[in-house]
Amino acid sequence: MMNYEKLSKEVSYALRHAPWEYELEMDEEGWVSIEQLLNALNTEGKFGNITRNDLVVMIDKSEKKRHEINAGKIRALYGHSIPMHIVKEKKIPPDKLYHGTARRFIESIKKNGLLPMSRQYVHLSADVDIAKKVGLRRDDSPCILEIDSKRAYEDGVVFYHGNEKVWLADIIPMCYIKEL
Ligand code: HQG
Repeated sequence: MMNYEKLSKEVSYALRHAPWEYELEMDEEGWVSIEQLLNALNTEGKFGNITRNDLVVMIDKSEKKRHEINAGKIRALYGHSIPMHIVKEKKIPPDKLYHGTARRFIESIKKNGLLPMSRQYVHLSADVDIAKKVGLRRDDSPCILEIDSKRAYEDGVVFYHGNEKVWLADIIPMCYIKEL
């Protein structure tokens, strides 16, 4: 039985962080050819012989929408850290967005605002529940920040669409952030 979670982690690694390790040609929106990805994974052989359908099932089974397939190509929807800039679609945000983080980062966030750190964009959550889950990755009692995205947007902060639940931004200055 295919381990789809493990496959999803490796596909995320390839598409977000290291396409060159898999000899993938990536366009500016992060798309790569499914054929190239399958070739690389099947040469490596860790998952047996993977087909396009395995990637479809992998996306379907995941509780988060991390990847997207279209016209023979696949891309990660968020999370990129590669040097090449991935262009995301600008979008008007909902009035409020959330960010779950570790308590130990709060002092620095208060000083510098929310920064992308090792990724290309700041990642924001559509609701408190999701933000909490994101924060729990780094802290048993995470801190939830509420972003006044309506006011930030009106003031010129640009927001981008990741998926229905994940929003992206360049930098969120502290004046739009409230600790819940
Ligand atoms: C923190 C996962 C100090 C920020 C998740 C975060 C998400 C600062 C960490 C997605 C800071 C970066 C992204 C500042 C921000 N000083 N620390 N000024 N500004 N930070 O992993 O948002 O399961 O790059 O608070 O669920 O935690 O992989 O970002 O704690 O959706 O699909 O720097 O990745 O999704 O950490 O997570 P990350 P994130 P997947």
